[in-house]
Amino acid sequence: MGAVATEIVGRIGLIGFDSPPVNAAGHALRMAIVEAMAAMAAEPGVEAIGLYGKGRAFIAGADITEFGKPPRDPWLPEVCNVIEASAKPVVAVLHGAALGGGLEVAISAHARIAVPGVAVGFPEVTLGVIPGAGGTQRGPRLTGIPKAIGLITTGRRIGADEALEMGLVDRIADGDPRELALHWAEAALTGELPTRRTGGIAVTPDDAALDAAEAQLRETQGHLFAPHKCVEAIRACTGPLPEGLAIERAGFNACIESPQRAGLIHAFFAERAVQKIPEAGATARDITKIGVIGAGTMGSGIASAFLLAGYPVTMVERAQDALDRGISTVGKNLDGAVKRGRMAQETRDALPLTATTEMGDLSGCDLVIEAVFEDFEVKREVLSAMEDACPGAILATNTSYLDVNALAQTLKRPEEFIGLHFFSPAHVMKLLEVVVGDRTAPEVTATAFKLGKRLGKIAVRSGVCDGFIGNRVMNHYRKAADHLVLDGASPQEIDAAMRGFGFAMGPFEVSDLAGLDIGWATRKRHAATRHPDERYSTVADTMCENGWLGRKTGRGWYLYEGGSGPNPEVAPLIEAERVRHGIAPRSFTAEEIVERYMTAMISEASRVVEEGIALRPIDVDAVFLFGYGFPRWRGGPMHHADTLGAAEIVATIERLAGDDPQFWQVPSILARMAETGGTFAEMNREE
Ligand code: T1G
Repeated sequence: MGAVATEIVGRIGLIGFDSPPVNAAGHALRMAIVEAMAAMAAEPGVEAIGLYGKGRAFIAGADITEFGKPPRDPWLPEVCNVIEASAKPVVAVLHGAALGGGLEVAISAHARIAVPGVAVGFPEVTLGVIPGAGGTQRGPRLTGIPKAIGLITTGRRIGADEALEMGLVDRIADGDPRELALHWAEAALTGELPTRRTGGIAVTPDDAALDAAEAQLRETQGHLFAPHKCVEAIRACTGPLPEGLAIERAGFNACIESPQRAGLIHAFFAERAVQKIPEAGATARDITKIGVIGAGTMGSGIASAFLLAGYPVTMVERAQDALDRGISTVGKNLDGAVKRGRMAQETRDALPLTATTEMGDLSGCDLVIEAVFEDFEVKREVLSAMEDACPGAILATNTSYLDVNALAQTLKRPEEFIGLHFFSPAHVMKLLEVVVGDRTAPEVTATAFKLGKRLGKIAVRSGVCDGFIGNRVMNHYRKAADHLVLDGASPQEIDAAMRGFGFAMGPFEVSDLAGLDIGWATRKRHAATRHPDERYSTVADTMCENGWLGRKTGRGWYLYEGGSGPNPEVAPLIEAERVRHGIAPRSFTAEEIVERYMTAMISEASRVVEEGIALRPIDVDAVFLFGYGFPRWRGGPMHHADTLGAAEIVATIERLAGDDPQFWQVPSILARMAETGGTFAEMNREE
């Protein structure tokens, strides 16, 4: 039967799921389970059945690569119904992961054993769907409606202890899943392990909990589709199981049709696709000790990230007072981790941080990263000192835009040099741009990706250009926002429009948070090469000259001290700038704002793909999903572009070029796609 291993031991029939890598419940596995259950039912010597997973998981869930394709019998609900209807007791042993459809298979069995370390939950809603194989009907029968709502509408993953406390599993036992399946199926026969059909358990109605959940979701997730369908399906669980299952299936199918499902599934795969790099075959080095040069915001954030991942860190800063500030920042970061329950206090207190003003104390480090002032000469000097202090170590730079190839040329060991672009706060943000220089050795790149995984980051490979992937694209669409202000939109209207699109914050709110001086430095750096025809607004420069740098100075585009809302002193600057440009301002709808903003983002992102700075379109999606707050259910700028179609995007660019031909130019990759009907999704599939 291929996808399962069956055997009969004494009076026990064992069915081991064997569909690597994670026993996703694809068609082959579903068919094999139904056939194996029929065989065990027909076997007179079999009196009880044990289900378990081979490899690293029980069942990871439905096979999400099948979503959107015509379903093939037997569907997962049918598999669950076959298991639950078994005349012989069925015991499931959950290890590794019993998620989504995996948990639904488990709760259709008559009893469950959890192996410590198992991840249990209904993550469907994070993929834009709802449990579609009985989770919304059998789940509440085991946990009660309130706890089922909490699990299903959040997709939260829980461990064995909480699953036992909730009633999702009946025992916790450590050991080999196959051995446990044999033991506990036997226990079901001796009565040591009580068994029951989940579908037969009555549920205590709780309309108050359901109504409260509905109200809360309307408030907090009105823009999403699936969470509300979860509550709708759970509401049916107090009725007959077959009717509830039918209502659940209808809700699931509605979600499958939603574009949000496509976006969320794309985001799921984006997280994994970016790990597929040309250097994957190279041997990554073992890194045991980290050096961080610079104890400022980035340096202390990076030191915190490595400490939280269990690495000993030596943090170097020239001046003692700056080093003391860095130590204090690291302490605060680690305290935050304890507060968030990410780390025990005693672990935090024992974290191996060495703080020093001596470069010589870096000896023994096998990777050293610099996070000093963003100036080429300063970095060149520090990198040279690092190279001398740590012969044999990988040398990394946290620069956010400097030319990694040019820095490499100043080193004796350029092949050991790489860019590790963290995003602030470095110990929190998931994205890590790994900037690979022309001379970076493959194993150094492979090591960087292995480190990224250890840090819990989403590492994305970037080539060398100004701003790498994220900041390069951001600099372009930020100009579109500035042009919109010149033409008549207010910063507040633009922020509101982009929040309406799904961003947590609009571009001007983001600038205030990050600090307007960052953009100012970029614009000054680009001034010498700025195209003479580029429309340029001096409003933000004037604001910086006035010291209005955003939150950290109490005011920027908005007020943060002594008031709130728009900074009233900005509007006159905008008016004056419009006059200087001879512009008669006009109003813009939210749709027009989103169209310009997203078209600019997609245009520059297309160039980044075409130039090979990003390996694939999905890598750009990952950068924006995990580093720039792009709404996850839209899948990222390139996935969003596919929903618009290249032809429409090219037509928009050509229309906007009428007013500003310098800024609005059609990238050749988009022109080609418009002609051929090509999509970025196809490019992602090209090997
Ligand atoms: N379907 C298809 N492929 C999957 C998969 C899945 N459910 N889960 C993982 N993979 C692939 C993944 O893309 C990667 O492929 C490889 O397996 C290893 O994954 C009806 C509708 C289980 C915790 O959301 O959380 O059930 O990159 O690198 O770090 O109600 O995989 O090697 O080519 O993540 O050890 C609900 C998703 C589905 C769980 C293991 N289930 N998976 O983590 O390995 S919807 C989920 C995970 C559903 C039902 C509904 C994790 C893991 P490749 P990996 P890992």
